[in-house]
Amino acid sequence: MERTFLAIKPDGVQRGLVGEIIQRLEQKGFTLVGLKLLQVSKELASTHYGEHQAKPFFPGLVEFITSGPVVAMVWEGKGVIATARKMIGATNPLNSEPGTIRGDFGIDVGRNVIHGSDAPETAVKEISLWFGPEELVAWSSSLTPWIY
Ligand code: ABT
Ligand code: MG
Repeated sequence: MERTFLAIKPDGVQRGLVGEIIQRLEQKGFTLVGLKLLQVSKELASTHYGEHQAKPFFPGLVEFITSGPVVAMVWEGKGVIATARKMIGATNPLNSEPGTIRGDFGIDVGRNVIHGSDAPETAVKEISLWFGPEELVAWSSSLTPWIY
């Protein structure tokens, strides 16, 4: 079953959006298989955003991601990588459609509430960067077989 890595950024945690975001993904029908709150190190932030190392916004990005606790999550379900990105919305919240997480809760591209893996290869890489295998729980609720 497909898995993706999602992280509620320090702005989302500070603004009390953790419950709302988890609720949206649960109600969609995805399954939470990994969850932790952590203070991100500069090293983890730099590795996670390694592809942006040469960009002018990189130092500010690392500073932001390490500025307060982050809620790191792994979600599972059919098509979860692309669909979670759709539920998150465009990178710049001013362009995100209403109804998406960023469209409903964000304004600034540098404070865009939540991260989501952008492709299957990225998802695999990010899940193993943020979580050990022992932190992930494979389960399915036999009470909700109608979701799929
Ligand atoms: P992430 O889910 O955080 O990776 O965002 P997304 O994939 O939608 O967008 P990308 B391009 O990966 O942006 C990474 C972070 O860099 C910030 N950013 C991006 C800027 O601050 N200025 C910019 O001009 C661009 C293009 C937004 C993303 N995260 N934050 N915070
Ligand atoms: Mg990205």
